[in-house]
Amino acid sequence: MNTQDLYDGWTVAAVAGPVPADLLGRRIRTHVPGTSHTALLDAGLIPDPYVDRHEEALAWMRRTDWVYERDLHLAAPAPDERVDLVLDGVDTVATITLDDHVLGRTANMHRSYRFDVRDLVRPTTQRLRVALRSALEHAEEEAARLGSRPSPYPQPYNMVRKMACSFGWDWGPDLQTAGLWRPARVERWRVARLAAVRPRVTVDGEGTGHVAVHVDVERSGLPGSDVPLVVRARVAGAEAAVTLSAGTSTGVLALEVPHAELWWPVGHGAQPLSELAVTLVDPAAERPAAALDTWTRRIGFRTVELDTTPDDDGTPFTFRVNGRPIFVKGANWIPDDHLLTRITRERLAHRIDQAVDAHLNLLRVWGGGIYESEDFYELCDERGVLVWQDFLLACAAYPEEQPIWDELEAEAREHVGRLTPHPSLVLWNGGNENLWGFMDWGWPQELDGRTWGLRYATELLRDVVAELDPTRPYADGSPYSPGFALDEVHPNDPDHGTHHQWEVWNRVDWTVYGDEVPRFCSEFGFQGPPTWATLTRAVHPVAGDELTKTDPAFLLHQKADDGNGKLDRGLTPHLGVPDAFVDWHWATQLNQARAVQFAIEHYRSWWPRTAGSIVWQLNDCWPVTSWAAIDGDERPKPLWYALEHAYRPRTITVQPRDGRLMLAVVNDTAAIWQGVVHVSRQRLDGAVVSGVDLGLAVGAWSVGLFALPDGVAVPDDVAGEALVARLGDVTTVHTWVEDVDLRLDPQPVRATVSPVQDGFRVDVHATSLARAVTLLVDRLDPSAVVDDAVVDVPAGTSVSFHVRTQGRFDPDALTRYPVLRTANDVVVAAEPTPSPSSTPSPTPSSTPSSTPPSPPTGAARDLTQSPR
Ligand code: BMA
Repeated sequence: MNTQDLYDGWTVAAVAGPVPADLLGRRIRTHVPGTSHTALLDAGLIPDPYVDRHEEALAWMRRTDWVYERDLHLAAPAPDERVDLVLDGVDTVATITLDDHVLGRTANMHRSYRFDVRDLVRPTTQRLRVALRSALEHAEEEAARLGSRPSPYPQPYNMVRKMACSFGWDWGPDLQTAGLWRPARVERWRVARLAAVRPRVTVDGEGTGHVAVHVDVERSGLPGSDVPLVVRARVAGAEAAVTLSAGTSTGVLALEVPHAELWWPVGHGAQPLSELAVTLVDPAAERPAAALDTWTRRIGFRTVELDTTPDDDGTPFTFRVNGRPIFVKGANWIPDDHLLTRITRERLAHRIDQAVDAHLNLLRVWGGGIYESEDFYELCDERGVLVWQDFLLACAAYPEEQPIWDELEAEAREHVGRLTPHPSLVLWNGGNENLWGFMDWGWPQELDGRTWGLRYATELLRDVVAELDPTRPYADGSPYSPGFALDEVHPNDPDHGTHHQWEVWNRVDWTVYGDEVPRFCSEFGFQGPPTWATLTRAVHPVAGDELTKTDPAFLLHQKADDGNGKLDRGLTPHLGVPDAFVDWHWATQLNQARAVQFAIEHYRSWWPRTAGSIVWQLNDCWPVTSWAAIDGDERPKPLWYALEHAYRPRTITVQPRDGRLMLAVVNDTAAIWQGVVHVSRQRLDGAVVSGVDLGLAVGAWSVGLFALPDGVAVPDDVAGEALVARLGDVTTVHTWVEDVDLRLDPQPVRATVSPVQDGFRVDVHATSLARAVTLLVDRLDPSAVVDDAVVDVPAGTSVSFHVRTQGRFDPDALTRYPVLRTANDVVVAAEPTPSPSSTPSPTPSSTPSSTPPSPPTGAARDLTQSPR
């Protein structure tokens, strides 16, 4: 196998559509992987689409046709030599030609393509051309041909196999790239090549690892290729070989590894990986030792099961890895940059490290994005981060007609096969919110009998996983009630399988999270703006004014339907709505952090009935106000720190049960957790009203619930007291009313700063209960990082923050407004609230069967802008 990478030497040109005159037909030098937007950006021909309102100014690119071209100099093939052009990713609707021969047409960004060009090789310079049509116009034509299908956004993203969020989402820009988004190369090979290698890894009851290596070869079809071939495989000292007789092209090798060292999710054990090497040889060749082709990946030995056996509470959704039930501490993952070709391994590693540092053990690759790169899954393998992979269907009805059916099957086969080696991958999921959409978003009327994709979930994708990778569980969708037809049990029923909780955020206050006990919450979340440094890099106020939340540029970076309205209504019962933008920015970030932490603590307290919590969402794809914990410039928002607290292996929270307050002591570790927890009811100034010591012991991987005696659980003065529980270095603070209803001291801390080797230490001493103490360090130095945030500090106690920074600023600024913040300083004189858990809208929370949720997105918001 001889490979020539086609990175260099390309040009791209906008050839048709509403193209600005100075760009029409102009050839721009570029490289592959790349797309329209990155090429023009690199050449300085368009402004940064992530800044200000440039997204609108670039709307013309959505209806533009593009041509990628380059020369090829190909040596004449030997009589037995194949010459293939391989395109790992075409975005999206393309005609590919070599000189004037059409090699093929594509309409699926989620597949790779291989063209046999051997017979087309000429001794001259040849022209490789990829002509790309506007995917939007193609999708519109498909909608006209097949009949449109409901989707929550104006553009028919469900009519073409292109990343759904290419067309805009409630957290993403509508840019619609076109190009060659994965590597391109020429491969020259003889006799045969390894077309697919699918190791199925299992571990038996004796601890022996089994690897069934399923191999597909492609024979060249040229003289001498229909010969017996040998495939060899090697892993961890075990070896096997199989002969593929002439005329056959598939085989299975069985490897056995006694006493295989087990791969575990992070927090549960180590992540040993073993190299699996597969070689293809022609035993009759002159040098049979020389392989025709080789393939290596690192695999891990582990088992995975998904327990959905009905029980007294409904239908669980519990992952078991190596037999151990795992509480999933997860987050949803979206593409880490809307301009996909800029996502490097380093960027992914940073993001996944941030996930691990917040104690996450699972990422769900959401169905409106992409099948991620090898880098992503390798990094997850190395770090023990479980991966739940959606098939790429999201929030819409999808036609089951051709060519969509075959395209989806082809991409599913490719990626299910490709990802088999990765121990991190534990679930294939048939799509995001499509089953729910059919039930509740008015689709049946709109569809009027047309197909919507049910058979993808229940037949096609299920069958592909069963055929190619039966070692992995499959779910029809998320949310989904396993074992039930749609008309038997609602797919979003919290008692059965997975649940998405979007009543909170869309309609009701976040305290409503506590009103239901889902078996597995695979989406829930709350918005907050990006960090100040990210926001002010990307969004500038009009003509020197102060930035406001109604600035047009700010609003273009807030894609949610009534996003600011929901933020404000969400603030009202907790912190009030501050007037000054600087305070509103902090308050909304804090409220986001609090909302999600509240939900996670509630879900964890219900383990094992609730077996997982997957926050919407870990990351962003550009600078935007969104549900993300880490913003588009990779900075952690206060929510990230709240995740770090809420997902700690050991944590204590105060939870209601049957009208009483309990201590929920969560022990997600292998060792028993025992000790004496000191609980006190104290005034905000620290004076202890009542105290008690409780001896407790909580077994490994479990939760203990301990009733709090009335002396500490029942306040005399709800507005002036707090409960503080301490066990070793774990402290939790509970109040009976919201911050707006507490008599919080607006200046509850004294802070001092001292230099340390890589920055500063900031010591904060609370003279009165200080809530959510946070240093917004990016305000002083965009690259500064602080080790903790959103910390409740009881009166009379102290906390130290470590600030890593190279920035030059007055260190005392770290101890002052607007860098040092608390909830105390933001609580404004709001209208007194009727009750601490009052909801921002009158809609009561209810089960989905009685109150249908509306679409999750800004359905009515037309993001399309007219061309310039
Ligand atoms: C869920 C996700 C996304 C969306 C998010 C926030 O429905 O699947 O579609 O971005 O909610 O609205």
